[in-house]
Formats: sequence, C-alpha cells, structure tokens
Amino acid sequence: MENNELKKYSFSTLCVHGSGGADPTTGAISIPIYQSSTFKFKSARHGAQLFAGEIEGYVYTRLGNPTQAAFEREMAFLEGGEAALAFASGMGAISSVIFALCRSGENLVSTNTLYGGTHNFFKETLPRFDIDVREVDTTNLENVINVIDDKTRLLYIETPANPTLTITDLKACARIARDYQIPLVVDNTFPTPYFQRPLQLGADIVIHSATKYIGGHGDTVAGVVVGKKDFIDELRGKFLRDLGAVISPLNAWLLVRGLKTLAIRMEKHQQNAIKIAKFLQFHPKIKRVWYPGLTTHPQHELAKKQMEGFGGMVSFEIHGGRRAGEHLMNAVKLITLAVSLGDVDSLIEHPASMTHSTYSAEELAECGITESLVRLSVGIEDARDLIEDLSQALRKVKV
Ligand code: LCS
Repeated sequence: MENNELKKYSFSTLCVHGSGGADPTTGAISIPIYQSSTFKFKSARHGAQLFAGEIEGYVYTRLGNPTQAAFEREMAFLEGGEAALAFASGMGAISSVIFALCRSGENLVSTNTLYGGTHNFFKETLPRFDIDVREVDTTNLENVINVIDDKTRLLYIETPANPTLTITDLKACARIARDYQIPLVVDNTFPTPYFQRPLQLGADIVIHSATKYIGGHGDTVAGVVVGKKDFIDELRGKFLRDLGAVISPLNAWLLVRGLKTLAIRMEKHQQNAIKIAKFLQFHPKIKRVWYPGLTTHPQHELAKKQMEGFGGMVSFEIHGGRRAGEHLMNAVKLITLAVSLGDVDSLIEHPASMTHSTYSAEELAECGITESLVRLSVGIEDARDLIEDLSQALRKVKV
C-alpha cells in the first residue's frame, strides 16, 4: 500500500497496519529480528561507497539495522514526521539531540517540570560542557521570551509534564521558536502520538522515552527522535555514531510489536485514568488530583485544544504528607510500587524521593512536586479492581 492510500485510515488502523506492510526481503509480516552486528559488502568498492554515503545500505548495527529501520519508519509515520532515529533509551535520545543542537557557550530554554533524569542532564551534566539550561515555568510564555537570547539554540518542552501533568501551549511555543529561529523540541512520552502530535502543532523535533507507552509492556528500554530527514541524518551520522546509544534489534522489534496495540492500550489507559481521577477527586483522604481530563485541572481547556485525549497518568496529593503517601504505596496489592510508566500494569511511585529526587528542595517547590504528591501510571486492568485496590489501601492510611 502506498503512503497516500494509507492516509484515509484512522490512527488505530494505522497502528496495526503500519506504514507499508511486510519485510521487503522475505515477505515476513512480522519484521525479522536482524540479530547481526555487521553486514557483508559485495566488494571493497561497495564498502567504500557505503562509508562515503554515496549509496544506501547497511554497514554496522550502530549505524543502522533493518529491524531498527522498521521501528523508525513506523514512528515517523505515526508522528507525521519525515524520518526517525531509534536510541538505546529516552536519555540517549535526549542527550544526542541536545549535543546535536548546542555547542559550548550556548544555551537552551526548557520547561522547569521535567522527568528528573532530563533535569539532571540539564542542570548537572550540560554545565560541564559550558551549555547553560534555563528552566522556566512554561505555563506563562513571557518567562520563555524573557530568557531567550542570541545564544539560545532550542526550546525544550515536556507536556503533559512528568509528574504534575502541567500543560504547555505547543502552538504558542512554536510561534516563539519561529520568531527566534530556533527549533521547538517536544518530549511526547506521556501522550504518545495517539493523543498528541506536536509536529502538526508546529514543533520541529519530537522525542520519546519509548520505554513507556510505545513499548507498553515494561520489558524494553528505548528512545526515539522524529523530525526532518536532514536533522535525523545528521543525528545518525554524527551523534548516534559517536555517542553510541544504539538500540538493539530485539528491542526495536519489541517496539514494532508494541506499536500495533498502541491505540487500544491508550484508550484503555485513558478510560481507567478518568475513572480513577474521579474516584480520587472525591475521596476524603485526597487533597488534590492532577489529571488534564478533569475540569479542575488549571489547563484543562488548553489540554482539550491541543490533545485528542488526556492519557493514562494521574498524580495526586494525599492528606498526611509523605508518611501517608508511603503508607498508601506500601498498602496497595494489585498496583505495583515501581518507577517507569506506560506499562499495561499499573505502577505507583513517589516523585520527590524517587523519579524527581534529582531536584533540589527549592526546585521541587517551584514545580509543585510536594512531599505528599504520589504518581500513578494507570494500567489496562479492570478499573473496578484498581479502584478497589486504592480504596482498601486508603482505608489503611492514617491522616
Ligand atoms: N522523558 C520522560 C517524560 C520520561 O518520563 C523519561 C523516563 C525519560 C524521558 C527518559 O527515558 P529513559 O531513558 O528512561 O527511556 N521516565 C521515568 C520515570 O518517570 N520513571 O522511571 C523512568
């Protein structure tokens, strides 16, 4: 099927059928796991031409592999980008993109609420390379404009943000990025292309921790970048080659398989998340619930405008502070106490002491990541069982 012909189908059909069918070499409908580190050249000249970039083909799996390529093709297709590049992890993808765009003496502007690992890379590692990161509250875009200068090389946005589900206006950010002629880079891990397609809203580069919803089963660590072909070629040819955060063929294959059920999983994650958010909202032991689908979320209207759904992540503050949160997390039976997110299983964790422990006390306060905040990655179990589990655990919590 041609790409144009596929455009008439809905997103969930495209997830199942992908961009173009069977393996071109064998006709296998499930892409083979090309478990090979290197590829035989037809002649010395052929090898030299491949190295010189004069012809296309496979050389060595750090530089490309057919199973990786299949995953990259599907991700570019589903995000609506020209090309994609897979990485060994979300952090591998993020660090390679930043090093591709920034040199020493330059800076980037970012959302202040980010996955704690990204924040650590921005605030601890990049300064060692003399790259300055200006993290600001991007719910007010004046803050962004105020810190951009002639050394700013990109605007980096995570929306909905981990773990507070704060929403940033992507169209408005794209306008700012265009005005200053810098790329807008969006971490689309939480919503996935099923609920949000940043490239259509004016972003230039999309990044995922594919470890999460893209893989979906808690068995793979991976990342991916989607953008213009020229940028992706440069990223592969320079930064994947030099930094080496390459995905294995097996992990790429697991992600291709994960994508086939992305739509149905995201629907179920969301259905469950809405039910749980509403249950928690009215629970006497819960102080506040953060879910973009609730009308009480401060940016519910913006979320409705730029997203096609609200996703499967719910955060909440519990009365009784950290001690009560720990009690709850120790008392759940079905829900697993673990970091990561986007798995079919529900996962619960405490951002301030776990995923966001890289933030200082002041930074946590600025982002609203309080000691009483608990993050729940809602799985695809039956919502009644999840609510019953939370209910029994909350009964045990003394506030
Ligand atoms: N971006 C977001 C939004 C993330 O949540 C994570 C990981 C990353 C990037 C990094 O991806 P990785 O290298 O782990 O594939 N988030 C995690 C979390 O919230 N709990 O454990 C990992």
